[in-house]
Amino acid sequence: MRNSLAFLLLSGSLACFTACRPTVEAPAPVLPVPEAKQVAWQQMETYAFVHFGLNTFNDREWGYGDSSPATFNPVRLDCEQWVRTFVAAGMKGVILTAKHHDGFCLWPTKLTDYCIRNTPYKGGDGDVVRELSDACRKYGIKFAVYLSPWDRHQANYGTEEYVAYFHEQLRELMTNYGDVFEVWFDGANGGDGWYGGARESRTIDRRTYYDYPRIYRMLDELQPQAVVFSDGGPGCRWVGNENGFAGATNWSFLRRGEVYPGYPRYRELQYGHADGNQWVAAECDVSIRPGWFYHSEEDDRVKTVEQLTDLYYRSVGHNATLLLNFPVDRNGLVNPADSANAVGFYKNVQRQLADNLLAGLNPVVSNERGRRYGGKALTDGDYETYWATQDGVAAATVEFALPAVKKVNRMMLQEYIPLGQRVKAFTVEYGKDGEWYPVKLNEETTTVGYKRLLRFATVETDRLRVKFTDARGPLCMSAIEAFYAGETADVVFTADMEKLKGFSFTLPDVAPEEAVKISDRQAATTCFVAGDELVIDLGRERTIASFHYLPDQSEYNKGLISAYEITVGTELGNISRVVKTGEFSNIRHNPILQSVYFTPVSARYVRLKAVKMVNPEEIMGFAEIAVQ
Ligand code: FUL
Repeated sequence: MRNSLAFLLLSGSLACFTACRPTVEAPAPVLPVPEAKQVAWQQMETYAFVHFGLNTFNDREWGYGDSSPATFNPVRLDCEQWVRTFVAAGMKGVILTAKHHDGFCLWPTKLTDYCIRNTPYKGGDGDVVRELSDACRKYGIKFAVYLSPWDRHQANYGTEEYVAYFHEQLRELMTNYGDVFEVWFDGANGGDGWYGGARESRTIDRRTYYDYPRIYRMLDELQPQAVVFSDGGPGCRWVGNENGFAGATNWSFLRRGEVYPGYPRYRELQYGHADGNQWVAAECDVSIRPGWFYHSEEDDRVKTVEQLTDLYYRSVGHNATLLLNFPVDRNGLVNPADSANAVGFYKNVQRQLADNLLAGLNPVVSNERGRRYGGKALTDGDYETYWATQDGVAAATVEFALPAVKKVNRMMLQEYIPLGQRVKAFTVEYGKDGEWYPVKLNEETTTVGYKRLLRFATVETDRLRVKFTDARGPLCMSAIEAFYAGETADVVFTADMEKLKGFSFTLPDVAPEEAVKISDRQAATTCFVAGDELVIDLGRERTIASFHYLPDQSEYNKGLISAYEITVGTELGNISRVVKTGEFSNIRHNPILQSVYFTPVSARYVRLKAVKMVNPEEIMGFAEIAVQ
């Protein structure tokens, strides 16, 4: 009896202990918040892109839609080789260009003959979408597809009939190949195309033509876990450049309904909209080579381990994902130069961020919501636990005492994004001789988001302090880590100048102080020329076979030429022999060095005519020109 009374009393007080203890509520979400699938997508961090198709065999970036399927003949194609390379390079998935702008389909679609069925590959029995999705399953990475809305092959492009065709293509891809983690809708629409032989320019209303609401309904039904990419989402957004970096300030939000495919103020996408009401995190797409498709002349221009590492810090480390493109070559393999650098890059990042100097430490925090949301959560290696401040407290300090003086030059911070992106400003300091000093950074410390990586000048210290000075609500931080990456050289991007060696020349129609910028071999200076023609005088007759044009490399890439005609002559008054006409494909979003090759010809004068400008109101801009 006594025992059972004691038991009753004890269990009663235990019940009270649990029930009467003030429960600490998790912070309320600060809107907008991501869907669970968007969080899982961002946690992939790096994944591969593959550009492969008829362009690979026709040395093009944007096929016109007229290349013969007979040219597609990758004799050693091996999707398992691709996937093994991606796994070794730390990639968590791959997105394949199932159909690029040229309209050629890498799967045996029932909807058009312009597809792999009519190629020599496996005698017409091949299916690259199947082979790659199978390889992904085998090696445990995720699979996804890029399907170009713009189609330069189809005769009915521009009509309602084409839209139905496009939707049915998507349905085939979404039903026959298992789960996809992302669906990639390209915003590019250059207008010109083969279009069943019409060879004309067609424009469509990019906001309405493709009937995206219907597409989203189809995807919700067939592939609910897939994140939809386009310039403005809704799943994830383009980052506004094809160079592979996001802004240091990078909000995962957009103002709903504002950004559409081909949105003219696309530079904003690097930073997001601070006042946005829709969660659309950024994806940084970039090719490991200058172009998206394979060109043998770029074999020696593969991004180096250092360049790729730099991009990692400015993409994943700027609250975005990194979508790294591999232009599969004509054999049907990831080229050895590309795989070596990609694997080297992954190892380099792992080495730089190997030893977290703050792991397991118990930092002193100036505010916490209760023990469950204490500072210890920052160092436990678990993303799901987080340090949170009390309601109304949007500024707080975290101070770490290291067991010994260490060299430090990297920091990693993570917010718990299921509850929103909050941090607006913070500083990082280190302690020395009883004082606090800011670390030396070359970018602003504003937003954090899912992940922020900081590179700073090496300090030797046993004290680190992060001061959060402004946020959109109470702080919810999952992790803070610090590392010593060794002494690494800062990477400076320079355009490849090799191609720009050539004959010396003058520009008879351009003022000398302006003309000098076109051949000073400095990508940073741009020569602007009014009108639509650039006349080049080689001084005497030369045998020439190529023309090279590096567009303006400044942030705004002014005066881009999208279609050209090159003529030559031996007299100034008669430069009329046409050696090549064409387009500088994709120059708007990827303004890399453009090289035009033609049958060798003897000439003293060369004239470049800008047949079409990207922005007709701008005058032509040339960072560099070379004639060889
Ligand atoms: C762009 C396309 O025009 C390029 O060819 C490439 O596919 C790139 C990823 O997207 O918009």
